[in-house]
Amino acid sequence: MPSTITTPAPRTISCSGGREIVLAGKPLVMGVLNLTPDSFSDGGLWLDPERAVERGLQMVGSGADLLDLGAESTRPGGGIYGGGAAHVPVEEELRRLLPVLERLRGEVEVPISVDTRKGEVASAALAAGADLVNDISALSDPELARVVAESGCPVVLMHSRGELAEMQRAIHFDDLLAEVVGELGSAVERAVGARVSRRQIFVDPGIGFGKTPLQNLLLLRHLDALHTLGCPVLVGASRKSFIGHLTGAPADDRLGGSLAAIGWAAAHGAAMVRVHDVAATRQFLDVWEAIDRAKEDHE
Ligand code: HH2
Repeated sequence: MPSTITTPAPRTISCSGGREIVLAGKPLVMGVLNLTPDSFSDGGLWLDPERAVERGLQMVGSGADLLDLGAESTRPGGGIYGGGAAHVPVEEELRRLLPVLERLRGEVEVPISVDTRKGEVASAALAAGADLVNDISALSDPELARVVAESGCPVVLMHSRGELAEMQRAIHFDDLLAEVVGELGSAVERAVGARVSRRQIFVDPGIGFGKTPLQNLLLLRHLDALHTLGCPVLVGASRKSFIGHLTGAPADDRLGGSLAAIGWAAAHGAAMVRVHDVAATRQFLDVWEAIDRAKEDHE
């Protein structure tokens, strides 16, 4: 029987600080650390820097390949989250982020990503030892594009449309896949035009950002279409509201649904999955990969 699994091409991506992101076979696990009072599934849990550092260490101990530190919630407005996340000024984002980033940098070797839309925040985070930038707005801040280009760090460009506060209102795609792939492709070209190296770019379909529950399912179902962009694909489906829509489960109780999405993403060539539940995801992917390998070994 032919394998139904898409495996991304092995590849090493260098971070500005000398660390490497090695893509080979199963997806890497990026552990989410939200240093916010209002994130959709864990807001307020890791606001205290001591607890946040502990949480980061715990995720690395559980097998996270990278950490993603975010100090501004980006839950979209206009749908189930009402008006969406509050705007966070640069000073506040840095006040939440830097003490935790600095402590973790001193204690873990895995690459640390900063989840921000702002050039000033990324610049300070990279200076404090962050290795890559994760931007849900795909470098809409020209200053962020400049910082990423100058540092040479890897960057995640995520698909979304419109302003966060209104994103879940009047969602319309004529051709979902073609438009998401096309708009992500334009984001890649804009980044390259701003002197970001193509080799440093990850793309992400933006599950939950300006999409209906069905559109989120379709984007996962047709994840392979993103490979035409030639960039490794990151998927952030963990605990997202489409799982709640399907199952009725609250945001902090969506592990089963998250693992289903992760399994699908893994089988369709995702290079990285962004998750809140690192230990369960690690176990899931280790067994998933062992099953795939056992088949090949036997053939
Ligand atoms: N999703 C969230 C935040 N950042 N980054 C990427 N690349 N892809 C995603 O799907 C993604 C992301 C939302 O999740 P979370 O950080 O848990 O929530 P909040 O934005 O409310 O802090």
